[in-house]
Amino acid sequence: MKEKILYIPNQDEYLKVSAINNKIIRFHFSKDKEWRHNYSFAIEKEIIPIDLFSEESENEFLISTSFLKISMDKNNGSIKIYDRENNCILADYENLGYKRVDKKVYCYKEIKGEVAFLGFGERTGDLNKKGKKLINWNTDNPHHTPDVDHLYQSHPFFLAWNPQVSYGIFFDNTYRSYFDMGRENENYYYFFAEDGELDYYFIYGPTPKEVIEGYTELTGRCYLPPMWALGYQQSRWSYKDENEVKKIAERFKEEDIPCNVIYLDIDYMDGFRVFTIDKNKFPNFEKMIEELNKEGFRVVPIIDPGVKKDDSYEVYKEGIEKNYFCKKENGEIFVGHVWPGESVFPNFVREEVRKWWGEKQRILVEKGISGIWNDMNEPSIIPSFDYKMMRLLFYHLKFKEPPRVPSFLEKEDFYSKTLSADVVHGENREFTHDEIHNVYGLLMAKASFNGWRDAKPEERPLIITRAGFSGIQKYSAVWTGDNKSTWEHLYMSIIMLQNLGISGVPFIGADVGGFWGDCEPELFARWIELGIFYPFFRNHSAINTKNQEPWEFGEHIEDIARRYIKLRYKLMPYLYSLFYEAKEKGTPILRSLILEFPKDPNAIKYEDEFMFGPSFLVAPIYEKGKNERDVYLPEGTWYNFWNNETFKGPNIIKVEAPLDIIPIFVKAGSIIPMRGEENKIELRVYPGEGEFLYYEDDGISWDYEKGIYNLVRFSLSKDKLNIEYIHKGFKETKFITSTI
Ligand code: MIG
Repeated sequence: MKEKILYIPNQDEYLKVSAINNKIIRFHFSKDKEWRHNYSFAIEKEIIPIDLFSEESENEFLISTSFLKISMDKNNGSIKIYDRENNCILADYENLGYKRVDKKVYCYKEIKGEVAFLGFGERTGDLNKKGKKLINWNTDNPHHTPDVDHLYQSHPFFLAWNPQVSYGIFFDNTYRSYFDMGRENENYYYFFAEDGELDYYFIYGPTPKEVIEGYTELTGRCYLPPMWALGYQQSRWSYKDENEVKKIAERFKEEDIPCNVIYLDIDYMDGFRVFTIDKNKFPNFEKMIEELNKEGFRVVPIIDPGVKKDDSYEVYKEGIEKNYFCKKENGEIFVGHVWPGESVFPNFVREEVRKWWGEKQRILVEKGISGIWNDMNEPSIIPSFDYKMMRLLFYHLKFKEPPRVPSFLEKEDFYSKTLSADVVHGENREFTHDEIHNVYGLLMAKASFNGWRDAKPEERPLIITRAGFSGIQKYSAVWTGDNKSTWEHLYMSIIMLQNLGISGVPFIGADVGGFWGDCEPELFARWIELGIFYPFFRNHSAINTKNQEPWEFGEHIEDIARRYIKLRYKLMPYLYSLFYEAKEKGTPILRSLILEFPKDPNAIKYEDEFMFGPSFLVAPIYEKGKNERDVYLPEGTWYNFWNNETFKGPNIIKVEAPLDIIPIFVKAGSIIPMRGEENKIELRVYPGEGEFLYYEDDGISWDYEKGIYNLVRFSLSKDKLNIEYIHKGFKETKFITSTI
């Protein structure tokens, strides 16, 4: 039997249960056995349910897989999930496993015992969201703080963890949705959506890594970024013209600071018209890029979804002719204010429109760029009154932060900053904006990615995006939008990136140095020290703020920055191998402690430290004037990365952290592949027991998809290092070993 259909008496509706594999169960509720929601924006691969074993007694249906047993009460529809040993992992709260109120669909689950809830995508505030309420509605909030919910991305997924067992829930519904994780009542949590169907997946661990593996089995995993995209990247809103861009590049060379990418923010365009170049500022755009490429710099320009309403502009004209822009219910094209003024928005739900947008990338690809930076795709618009005020004050009066949106607009008003509620999407206007809003950015990123694969099939691109939804990892890296050059925001990034990683998105980072406001030297040093552990490592800052390149803060700070950026490059073989793991299993690179130490009840308490892969424990400094901190070391032996001093965990130790030191500890048994001399790979061995999977390929092409790569297992036992090729499809590397 592939699926079981059950009648839910208290709702007079139906439930369809199926298993995607032995650990993932899908619960899909529907009126009249319609299962209208038989498509998914997040899960794109075809799902073939496995065979289920079922039994029936007078009062319940029982289905089971090799890992799980699910019982459903015939009288009230209540669901309970057990593991093989008959431990109840999850149960509906009372009979509220399914409730419909008008269009809204709800699901209530019991909270029993100690449990932490993590993930939920891009979230500020504490790592553990127990006791919190979370909203899923993609929002451009340039003023976000630790207590502000819903930002640019929506990932209606969470991981429930305790030292015994972890499971995940993915609520596959794109409408505005909510999670209340024991805030209303500590005995239950619930999630609901404004519309659509209750369609969710239970994902069994029992470890947190296995939950993430299961979740990304559904929603997909990242591709391997080109190696250069893992280097240091420099951005600014905006490097104003060709000369400035070239000067920045030259300066990196002069200062001996490695940098792989320079970004072009909105001012490179002709009047903010996407896919155009301002010829006055960039008279020799192609030549500039060619020269930069020769010097080892890649160029990545920004693209917004808003297309300027301008009858003399090709992209607009074409889109109008072909009927590619979003309309309102009344058939009029929706017009919103963004940087170019009045703008219209591609109807990205349509494959044809995505293809068109994809082909537009070719215009830039042919000019030599190496990737695309997708911004404003929540989609974000600025209410026209606000827009004028903002332009006036912020741009021309050189405000360091944009003026706040009037507070009456900030109160859970979901539409003033995006397309209006009467916008419809799709071929025949079959989708409301409510359903598409949260996936608009995902669809735009998908269009860029696919467009890129067609336009330049020989190279992997760097696609980055601000907005996204579950599954965004397949197409794009994610940066966390407009942060501030403050200590609070440096700290926030540590938490946000842990939760975003748990949500299946490995290629992530926050603007290093902070976006709004002026960065002070001490903060900059600390941020670079932390930033080398962001999978996506980019320094970016806003218009009208102090320059933020590494040499802007005096020699001492520059030395620190140089040293750390170089360390990032030294660790590249390790980092690249972690990306392979992310591609294969969805495992994040910047990892919460519970991922590596799932059985340690204390691991959840130390959210201000994280693992960088399986080997490094990083404990950043996030307060001004601090030069020491407490570090929790989980069980095992640890080496201080800087002086190899050893420590035994579990323990809390005090470590010194003068301005040029970020505390880093390496787990005993680690084998760290590092860039060595003459293209050799140096294996730094930290005595103990352990293993590491090393991955290498050409770092640039898609040839790895054809098996042209090496996968090598290093294992360390009784201080003996063993090197074993698991897959050999690429030229052999010379390893040199150094034991500390
Ligand atoms: O309304 O392109 O988050 O990184 O520099 C601001 C200008 C639009 C927001 C992005 C930011 C970028 C800025 N953009």
